[in-house]
Parts: sequence; C-alpha cells; structure tokens
Amino acid sequence: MNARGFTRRNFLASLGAGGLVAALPTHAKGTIASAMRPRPTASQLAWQREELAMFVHFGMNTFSDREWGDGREDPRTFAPAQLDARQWARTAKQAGFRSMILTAKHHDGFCLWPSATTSHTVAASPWRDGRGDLVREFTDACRAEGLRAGVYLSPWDRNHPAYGQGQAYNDIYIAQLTELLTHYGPLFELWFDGANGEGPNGRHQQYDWARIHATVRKLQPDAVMFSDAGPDLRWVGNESGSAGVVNWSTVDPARVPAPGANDPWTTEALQQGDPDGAIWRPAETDVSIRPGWFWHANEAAKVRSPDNLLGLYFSSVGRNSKLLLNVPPNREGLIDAPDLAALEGFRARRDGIFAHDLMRGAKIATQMQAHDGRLEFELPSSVEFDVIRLEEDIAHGQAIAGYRLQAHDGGAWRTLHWGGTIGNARLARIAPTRARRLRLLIDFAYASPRIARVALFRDPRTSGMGRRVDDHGAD
Ligand code: FUL
Repeated sequence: MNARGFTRRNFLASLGAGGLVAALPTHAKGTIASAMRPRPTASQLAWQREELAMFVHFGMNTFSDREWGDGREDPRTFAPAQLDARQWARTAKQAGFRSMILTAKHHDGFCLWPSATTSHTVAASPWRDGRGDLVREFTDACRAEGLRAGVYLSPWDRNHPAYGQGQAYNDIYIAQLTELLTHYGPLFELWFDGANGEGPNGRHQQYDWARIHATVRKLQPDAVMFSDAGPDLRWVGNESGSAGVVNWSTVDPARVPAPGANDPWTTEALQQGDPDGAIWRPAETDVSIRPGWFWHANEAAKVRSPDNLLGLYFSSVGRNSKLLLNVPPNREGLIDAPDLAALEGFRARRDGIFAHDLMRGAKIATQMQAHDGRLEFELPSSVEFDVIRLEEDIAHGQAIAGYRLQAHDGGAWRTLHWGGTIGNARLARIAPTRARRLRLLIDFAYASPRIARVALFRDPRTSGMGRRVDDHGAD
C-alpha cells in the first residue's frame, strides 16, 4: 500500500462463451473508488476496440517525391492515372483494418477536395479533368467496404497566403474543417498534426485550438480528435510504432499542454500516460509501412515484412494502444504490390496465431474464486502456448498497475510473464510452455481490477521444444 492507494482487491470471475470474462470488484475502503476513475467515452471505446486503422498519405508529395512539400508545387503535377479508393479500402478490409484516415491536406497546403478556401486543390489538377474530389471518393469507398473514415488536416500550411496572419488563417482553417465535417457524412477521427517546420524567418501562426475543437464537437460530436494534446486521443510520442511498456490511457493534461513539443519529458508523458491522470486520452501509435510517409519509388524494397508488422502489432495494440499503420498509394493512385503482399502476410500471421484461443474450455478453480487479486484456472488438458493476451475491462477505466501470470509445475507456481499496465490489451510472447494450471495475480491496482479476458495462443511459426510447466503428466 502506498500513498496513492495501491491495493490488492478481491474479485470473482466467471467463464463466458468467449473465454474468461468478468471480474466483479468488491468495495474498496480507503482507495479511489472505481467509479471515480476516468472512463472512455463511447467514441473512445469504439476507437480503441478497432485495434487497426490504416493511414493514407497521398497528395502532392507523392508526385514531387518529397516528404514535406514547400507549397510551391504546380497542381498540374497531381495526376494519378488509375486512382481507385475502393482498392485502398478493400485492401484495408481484407487485412483486418476497421477504419482509414486520409491526408486531406498535408503541410504543402494542397487540398484533395475542391475547397472554396483556396485555388491550390484538385480542381486545378488534370485528375478527373479538375472535377475530382478525393475526399468524396475516399469516404464513399470506406463506407462501401464497411470501414469508418477519418481525415488528417494539417494546421501548418506552406501554401496559403493567409498563413501567419493570425485570425485570417484561423478563419480559413476553420472553413476547411467545416467543409470536411459537413460535406462527407460521419467522420470517426480528425487527425491534427503537431508538426511545424517554419524556420526562424518563417511565418508564425498561432492556431486557435479551442475553436478547432469546438467546431468538431459541434458539427460531429461523435468524432474523436487526435493531437499530442488530445483532446480525445494522444500521440504515442514516436513514429517507430512503439507504445510505452507502461501505458496508461489516463493523462495529466498539464504535462502536454499543446501539440508540437519535442522534449524528453513530453515524450515520456505521451508514452506512459499517468495513472493519476484525470483525463481519459489513450495513445495512438502511427507508423509507416515504408521509411517515408509518402510513396517513393526507391523504397519498394524497404516495405516492412509481415513479421515486422506483427512486431508492430505487439508493440502497439499489445501495449494498450491502437495501431495507425500508414500505407501510401503510389503515383498511379493504387496501393503498390509490395505493400499488398506485406499486408496479406500480416493478416495471415495474425490469423495463424490468434484464431484459436487455448483458454476456451478452461474452468475457474472454484476454491480460488475469492482469493485476493488472484484468478486461477484449470484447463481440461495441458496445452502448449507462447503468446498471451490479457484484457482489462476498460469501459470501467484502467486500474491494474502490476500483474504476474504463473503456471503450476507440480511443486510450485512459476512466473511465466509479468508486467505493469494491461489496459485494453496486453500481448506478450514467452518461450513455448506447456501447462494445465495457471493463475493471474494482480499485485497492484488503483481500483478494483476488472479482467475481461485471459487468452493463450500458439504461434505456428515457433516450432521446437518448449518447456513443460505441468503437474499432470502427458496428455
Ligand atoms: C508528422 C508529419 O510531419 C509527417 O509528414 C506525417 O504526416 C506524420 C504522420 O506526422 O508530424
């Protein structure tokens, strides 16, 4: 027990059709009651449960072969000959992604929809004879494939003449946002980039974040907003696909007051969140399938492999985050062959591991049900596993700060895996292990812990001898 009220709590558990579900909390004396801890909104919960979203960086940079355009690009160079947003959406769906986010405007200021706020848009390009609207094609394609659509709208704009003029540009930005929020049906996420690379003599613009947030809330109250400083989702603090090993979905907003900071303490706050934080603001892990965010011909051989993508899944979704994987279409306007192959392989790797939960059929050892912070269960026969998935029931908030998973070897309990936070999902790999009796110990929790799931899997790729932690002999 410490000053914060770390406590071991009792819970009961029962088995449901999908495996292990429901831990019922007992009341806590002298600790923060569960009801007082922050909880996700329905939109935040739906956002996180999707696990996988696809980021689509496409625009002027695709044609200029740059990552950050300077805003002086000629719109006539935007000419994808075979653009097919349905191919993007089909690809995402087949790979198990549930939503997509398009860069409607990147830092170069080129709008992928015919915005009335600027002439620097698709309307000035040869694509679809200047009558195209890529945000329309994108949102239609998402809906046709049953995916949710979101947009990225860069506040930093290196083209618009009003940029740097205070309210004049803020009015333009709000007008652009309003077009996106009112013309294309429901958007599930608005992605606000903190990047601003203006040099010392550059044009400086104070963004009106309060107005931006109010505009989204008013026009699309169910959408979630991303930026380093939220308000609904926070950046994970890096672009390498790695969430904090300790990762709270709660934050102290004072530690990341505005988007765009780039110092070690902000990075740590983004990575880890804060167990005492008063605001629910889960971390989103954005990372690209290629070295760049935009497509470049010379990166075809550098597309991540299925195993690399699986690693990202473990280090993001498996650390209480959501993976926003960028897959940039090429100059034809299509997702390229190496990326398609990698995504197909990624899906196959996940299916191979997660299709069969070895915990199904497990019984809770009844005599252990009321033990302190302990959930013990027995399988009908011993199973070999090397992947663990734990879930906290985050609809009620996040509380667990320390746990161990143990197997009984006949004489004693041995720890197979241990960690700090769990949150929406904790994925871990261990050496292949055969066991029949297992238990999960919750050593520290800020409120009554609610375990939603304990699942065990066997990765078909990891063959060879596993260790046996089993007191029941051969099957
Ligand atoms: C960054 C941007 O500067 C990159 O170009 C990219 O859009 C990435 C997702 O966010 O801040």
